[in-house]
Amino acid sequence: MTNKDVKTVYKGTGLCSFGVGANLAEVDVKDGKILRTRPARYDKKYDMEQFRPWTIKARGREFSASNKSLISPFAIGYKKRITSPNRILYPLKREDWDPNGERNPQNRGKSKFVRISWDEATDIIAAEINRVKEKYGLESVLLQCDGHGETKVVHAAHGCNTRLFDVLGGYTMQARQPDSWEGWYWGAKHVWGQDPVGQADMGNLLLDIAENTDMLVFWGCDMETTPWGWGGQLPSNYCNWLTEIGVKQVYICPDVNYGCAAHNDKWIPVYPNTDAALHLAIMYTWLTEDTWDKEYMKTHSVGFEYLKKYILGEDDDKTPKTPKWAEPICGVPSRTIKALARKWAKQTASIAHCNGGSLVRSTYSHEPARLEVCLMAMQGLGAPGRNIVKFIEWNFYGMDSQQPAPRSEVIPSLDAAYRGYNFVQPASFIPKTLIPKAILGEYTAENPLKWHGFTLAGWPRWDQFIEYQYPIPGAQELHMIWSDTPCWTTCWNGGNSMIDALHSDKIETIIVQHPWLENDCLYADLILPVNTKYEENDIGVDSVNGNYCTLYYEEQAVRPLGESKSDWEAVGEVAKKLGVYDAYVEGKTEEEWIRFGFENSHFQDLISFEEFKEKGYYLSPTAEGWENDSRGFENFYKNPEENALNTPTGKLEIYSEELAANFPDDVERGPYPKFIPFGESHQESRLHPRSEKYPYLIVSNHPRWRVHANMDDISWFREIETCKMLGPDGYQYEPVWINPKDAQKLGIVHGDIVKVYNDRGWTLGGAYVSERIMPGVVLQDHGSRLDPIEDGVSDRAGANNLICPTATTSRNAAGEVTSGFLVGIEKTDVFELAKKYPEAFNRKYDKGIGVSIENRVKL
Ligand SMILES: Nc1nc2c(c(=O)[nH]1)N[C@H]1C(S)=C(S)[C@@H](COP(=O)(O)OP(=O)(O)OC[C@H]3O[C@@H](n4cnc5c(=O)[nH]c(N)nc54)[C@H](O)[C@@H]3O)O[C@H]1N2
Ligand SMILES: Nc1nc2c(c(=O)[nH]1)N[C@H]1C(S)=C(S)[C@@H](COP(=O)(O)OP(=O)(O)OC[C@H]3O[C@@H](n4cnc5c(=O)[nH]c(N)nc54)[C@H](O)[C@@H]3O)O[C@H]1N2
Ligand SMILES: [Mo]
Repeated sequence: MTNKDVKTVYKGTGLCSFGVGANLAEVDVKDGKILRTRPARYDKKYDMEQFRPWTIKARGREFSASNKSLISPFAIGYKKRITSPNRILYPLKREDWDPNGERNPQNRGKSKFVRISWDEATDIIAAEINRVKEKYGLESVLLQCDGHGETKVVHAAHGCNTRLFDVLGGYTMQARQPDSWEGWYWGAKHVWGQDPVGQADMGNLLLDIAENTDMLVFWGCDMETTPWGWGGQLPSNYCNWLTEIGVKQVYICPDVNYGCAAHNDKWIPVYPNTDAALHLAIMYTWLTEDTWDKEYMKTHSVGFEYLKKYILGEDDDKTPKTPKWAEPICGVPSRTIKALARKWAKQTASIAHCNGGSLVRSTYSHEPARLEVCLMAMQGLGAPGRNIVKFIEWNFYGMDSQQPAPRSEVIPSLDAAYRGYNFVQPASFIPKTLIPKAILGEYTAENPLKWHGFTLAGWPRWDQFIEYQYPIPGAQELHMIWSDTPCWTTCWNGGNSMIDALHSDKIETIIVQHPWLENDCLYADLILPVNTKYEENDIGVDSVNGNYCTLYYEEQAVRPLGESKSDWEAVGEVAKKLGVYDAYVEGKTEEEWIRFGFENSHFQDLISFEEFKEKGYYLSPTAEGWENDSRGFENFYKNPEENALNTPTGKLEIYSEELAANFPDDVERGPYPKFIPFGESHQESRLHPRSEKYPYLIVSNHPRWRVHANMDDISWFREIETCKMLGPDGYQYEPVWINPKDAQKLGIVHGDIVKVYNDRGWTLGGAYVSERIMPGVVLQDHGSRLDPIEDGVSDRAGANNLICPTATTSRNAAGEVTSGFLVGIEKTDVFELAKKYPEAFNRKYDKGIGVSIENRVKL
């Protein structure tokens, strides 16, 4: 850079929270403004040989680590998010919420906010905490503090409030779900015992696939979208290379997602959440054609006889799970099922996921997850070229078993300095999926709400058999909420029920701290303005990108906007008012925590702190001899006795005695997996009569142009038609993909505005008519920024989580259900709607940003 006024700082650009970031970027700053964000060129600062760049060699070709970071479009566009007009610049209070008088909970989401000072805001919060503590006890305060966020460490995005309440002596925590992998957690864990996350053993699989796999089956996986945040562009590059070396790529999904469009050799469309039927029909083919690994099943698994009888129709349901049986259920022609099964048996195949696809977040998702493990077992899971790989976090939190990429010698960690969320199980907690139910019901310690498990990703299998309750003995109901994660409505199950809960008069106080005025912020009583990581000094770590594990010093790029403070500082202001600031910060300043983080990072012996700070970052060398690391389930495959799995028998438990003993009457998650189209908890199936009213299954994928609720107001993305579609009223609607056959039937043409509805409410979208979606299915990404038409009923922005099922995965599995549910769809006239709902449709709206903050704040 020749221009002397331009300063370059380093920032990690992933969105993961818990301090784990991804993909280092160089940020150029001039005159207090961000000019641009670009990949970091490691070779500008270092001789790369010292980091032992890895090279995977297979079939006469090579694939190597990159000497620059491979950042995502989100990183490049993020400067727009930092300066978004939706930023909250000073503390806000709802104008008709008076903590000493009328609280008007019914007006949450309706009445406007007014500006107050930090002093006033923190006085009110401190007084409210003391009042609630006195009157009801600290367990009546719900801390919502999970979720992804900016990858901040000392200034942690989530859970600084738990640090404060740990000092105060109690609270009720909203326990984060294993959201990304519900099916693996509630299902597959019982089969293959993989703890803590429930996903596969996937060490060194980039090499294994390249050497040994003929066919890689992307089963509910978009290699060009969801790896962006963590692996950046590495997964994309790897797939291009697989094509070069002749590894065939088969995509099984209802839509031609972006990875499918770029890399597929074959697309097999399947109806959402009917994969279990497809699994069973493949297994049926293998069983009847005698092309499965009988010896492996004998030595490596227990209980296969139950599943076998079920598949062959020799048990109570008397239905052989033939390809013909599966065809009308899953929409895959039986000849395709047979062809796939035969190819699979003849060749070596692995399955690829990012986290498993929306099907692991649908109704009864434990069933397809368990069946997939059984399917892989029948062909010798762990044999060369036969594994299940996850292509998203390439060195997942440094867990040895979760690193498909060549292993790093040192995996950096900043756990010691992380100021958010404490990873302990508090006395009182409620699963995130059950929050509306908890608030809207009448529960006491004597007549409590009950469920199984702490429901936090990472908790062991046996925890799923423990029954917990809200309120805990001696505690009272919730009366106050403090959220640093205000996107429940647009990211969780049955968002409309959460809006009802936020109107409850039981909840006397709702505090939110957040950088942007959006989603649940609309229902707050008091809001604290938070800044972005570009406005802070911090230390960051990336142990997930697969290229080089990285530790970086994050220098402040720009000054905090308005009166915003970091989450850690904001909570600190409240701690001061409560007289517990020193205990809250544990006696250390920001700078001291940064240094403490470095000193405990595992990098402290590789480079001095001074040099680290001056250079901006340091990389971990690739481990010597990584090529010889075991691959996936290789060790278990070779010797199951010596390398027992973490199940009670040490084998693959196709039949789980534990599930049978703990939940003897559970027909929704029995001891062995089945295809369950509907049941007591859910009726979201084309096979259920409800589908006459709501005939389409909706796929609600992770958004291509957002990370969940994040970044919906980046104008650069909104210009892209798969991000937003311009309505005739100038509003940018969230696209809804519809197959041309269905569109014709419904009288819908590309660009029409459509209503997507079911008995839980409705939302709008722009019709994107395309053969990229199979008939009978519609697709709308999740996480669009809420713009309610009628609170708790309808929404203009396409926040389809509002109308997801409210019930959890199944009776005894408290997971989220957010995709693969029934909806109706029809063309609508926005000008007619505008007449009917003038308040919502007359809100000030800025193209490129969305609905404006001015509608909510009295300036
Ligand atoms: N329909 C549908 N829904 C789904 C899924 C699906 O497949 N389909 N997938 C599920 C999955 S896997 C996940 S992980 C969840 C994600 O759900 P969440 O993790 O709850 O959502 P995020 O948008 O990632 O982030 C949470 C909030 O943190 C805020 N935030 C970001 N940075 C900061 C910060 O520095 N400080 C503060 N205070 N706040 C910050 C964001 O703006 C956002 O409001 O969604 C789930 N929901
Ligand atoms: N751009 C972007 N990237 C992200 C995120 C984001 O919000 N935006 N979120 C991050 C997080 S927290 C997570 S957990 C991961 C999630 O990563 P994934 O679990 O892989 O993501 P999904 O988008 O839920 O699903 C991937 C693909 O599954 C297919 N699919 C959907 N339903 C079904 C089904 O019923 N059956 C089959 N066979 N296929 C189906 C669709 O083609 C979809 O593109 O992504 C991460 N990366
Ligand atoms: Mo996730």
